[in-house]
Amino acid sequence: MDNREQMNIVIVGHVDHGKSTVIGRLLADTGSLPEGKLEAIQEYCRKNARPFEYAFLLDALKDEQAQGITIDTARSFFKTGKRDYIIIDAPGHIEFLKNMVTGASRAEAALVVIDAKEGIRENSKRHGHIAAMLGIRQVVVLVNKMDLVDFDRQTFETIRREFGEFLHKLNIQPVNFIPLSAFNGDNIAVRSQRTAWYEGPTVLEQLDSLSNRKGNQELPLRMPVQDIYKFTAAGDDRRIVAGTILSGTIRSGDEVVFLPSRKRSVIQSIEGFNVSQRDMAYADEAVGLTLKTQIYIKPGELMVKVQDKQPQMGSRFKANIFWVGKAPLIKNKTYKLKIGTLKIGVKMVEILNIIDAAELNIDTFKDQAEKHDVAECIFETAKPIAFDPVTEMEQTGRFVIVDNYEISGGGIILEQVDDDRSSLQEHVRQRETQWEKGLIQPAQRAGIYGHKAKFIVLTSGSADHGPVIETIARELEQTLFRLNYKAYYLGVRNLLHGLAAEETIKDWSRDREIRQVGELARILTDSGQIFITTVFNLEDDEAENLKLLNQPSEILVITIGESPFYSFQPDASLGVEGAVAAVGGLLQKQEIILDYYL
Ligand SMILES: Nc1nc2c(ncn2[C@@H]2O[C@H](COP(=O)(O)OP(=O)(O)O)[C@@H](O)[C@H]2O)c(=O)[nH]1
Ligand SMILES: [Mg+2]
Repeated sequence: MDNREQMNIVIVGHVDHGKSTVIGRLLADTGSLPEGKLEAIQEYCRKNARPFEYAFLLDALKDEQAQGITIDTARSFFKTGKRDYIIIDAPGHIEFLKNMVTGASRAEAALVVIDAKEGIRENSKRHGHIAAMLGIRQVVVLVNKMDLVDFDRQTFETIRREFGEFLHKLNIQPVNFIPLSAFNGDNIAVRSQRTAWYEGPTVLEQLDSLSNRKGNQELPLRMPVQDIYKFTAAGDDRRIVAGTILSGTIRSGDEVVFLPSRKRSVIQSIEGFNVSQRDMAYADEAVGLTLKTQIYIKPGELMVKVQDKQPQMGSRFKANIFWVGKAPLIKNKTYKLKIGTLKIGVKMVEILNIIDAAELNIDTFKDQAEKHDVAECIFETAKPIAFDPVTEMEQTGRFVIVDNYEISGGGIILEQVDDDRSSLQEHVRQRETQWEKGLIQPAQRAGIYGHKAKFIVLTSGSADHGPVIETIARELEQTLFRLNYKAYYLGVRNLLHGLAAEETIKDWSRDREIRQVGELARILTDSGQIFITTVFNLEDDEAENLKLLNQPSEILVITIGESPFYSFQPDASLGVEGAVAAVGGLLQKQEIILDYYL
């Protein structure tokens, strides 16, 4: 394999406007055809008294290639001095759209062919629309068959103005409009004398001047965490973070951050599978890493370098999807999103645009996506996730949607959208307006009980402290109880067999656990209690969700062991008793409890 640069482009346009002819001409004029092929087809046409067509040439090439292995018949290949091109011609085809949105293929630029004599047709617009939906930013418009309008500049300018305005509405700034006669080769590889008024580049010059995506290694580091392994060797308590580097490079000593947890560390060593340890690893390699500091991270997180361009983080994004599910994609139903190594609950909350791939009809009023629709939608994940817009980083800008254990859609992320209208906030707002109040005010309860209500969450950032936080929580409950306070400790597992018992175990997820604990906290703190629970390795957005769910009551998050997030952190060396005393002191200081003796 040589290392020539490769670029994918797509050609679209109304039928008979000249796509095949442009492709055939590009192949012929760049010397990319097999020796004698063109002449053979021309000779065949002459003998059979048929006018020669470049489409015949392409068909003949397809037949030839298809004798070997099955190939994607919509692709043609040509080379310039600068790079290799793959030109894809199948815009209306379901396969094409599917490949484009699921990542099987991706085009950096689109050529839109418009017949100068026929002018702009409905499909010219539809295809422009599709290019926009697929996130193709470089669009070149080829005004073809200029020979049929006597190379009239006015005809060209009218199309340029009208189609330019249309593309503008789609937020596409066309790179250029080129007048040509593909059949005769005007302005394909050679500048035409017949369009002396046109001063721009030929089609080939234009293609070579477009920007191509960067090679994987030149991009910022993105490595989704596949798994965490523990060394088993005696006395060795290091962990190995395993994953495949999607882009960028990594070397020992690099400072990295894991998203969405935002935990940071430094690469200690890079271990390969069945290869010896090394200092550097590159895109497309599967590696195991050890870190300088022990942090608790989970599979599904995205590792990036601190000094690299950071991905976006959020729970709402705009995306285009190609839907292949048997059941339609409907609003507000929970699906599973897979991005990188992460699997997370997702809802489609809004449809902005839908294109039916078979008919290419554009519909802006449908509120669900059927099989083979391409839809521009807003999605909301259960928790913030890290991603990149596909135009910047292909590797982390694609996802699939799973419905009922089957891949039902593939998509590309266009951009992050404000989370402000997050559905959890909306839920809490609704819940509070509907909340049925009793006759007793919180202050009345506090007066009788000798303390205010509080939701206390004990958490720990490292596995070593897991059992400790439960012990501290129980001791805290007992201490407060002995002082006649209304304190209650909930072991989270109790929910699984009680409130949540109706749900099957496999549906049980950490997000639901957080949700249910938060709802329960709202009720128990409303009853005036000090409600204590433990959540192992609570992340900052989970803490935010608990805080939100518990509103209008107050929350106190206590982390045992290291934590970058919370202000209160009893020294782990205090032991259980010391930690309980420290928490008690804090409750007193915050005037949650009014008097406190240990
Ligand atoms: N006069 C003229 N005819 C052309 C030109 N380009 C293509 N055609 C003809 O237009 C018809 C449709 O072209 P084709 O490339 O098959 O269109 P497609 O359907 O977009 O692939 C064919 O008969 C071509 O020979 C051109 O520049 N000038
Ligand atoms: Mg064709």
